[in-house]
Amino acid sequence: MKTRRSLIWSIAACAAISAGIGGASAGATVNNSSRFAVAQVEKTTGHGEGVIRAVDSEERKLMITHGPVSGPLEMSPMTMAFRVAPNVDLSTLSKGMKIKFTISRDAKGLYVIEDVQPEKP
Ligand SMILES: [Cu+2]
Repeated sequence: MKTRRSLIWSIAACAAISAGIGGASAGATVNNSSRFAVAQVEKTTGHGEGVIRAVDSEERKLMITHGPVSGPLEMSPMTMAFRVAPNVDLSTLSKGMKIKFTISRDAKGLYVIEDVQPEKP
């Protein structure tokens, strides 16, 4: 029963890796630190639209076929798996749903969905 599921998720992992070039420079521009009183990590985000192909609530991942992601953080159209931030309520999402989403990259440079908005019919 689990075989089908693990196959589709491993395919998506490849797509995510190949897409991982360019984008956020998680490096540091910490020269003029006196200007920034609040230590806040500036996130590089991107916005896109897509269709949910699968919801994995155990692993907190979404498989999405998405169009071009624009933003500072850009991505070509593809089907891939994204990890989902803790604030996103996965119980409101289901397969086949059209969504708008916002992605960023975490400290390890992995893509994370920060926000999901179902498209109004
Ligand atoms: Cu992608």
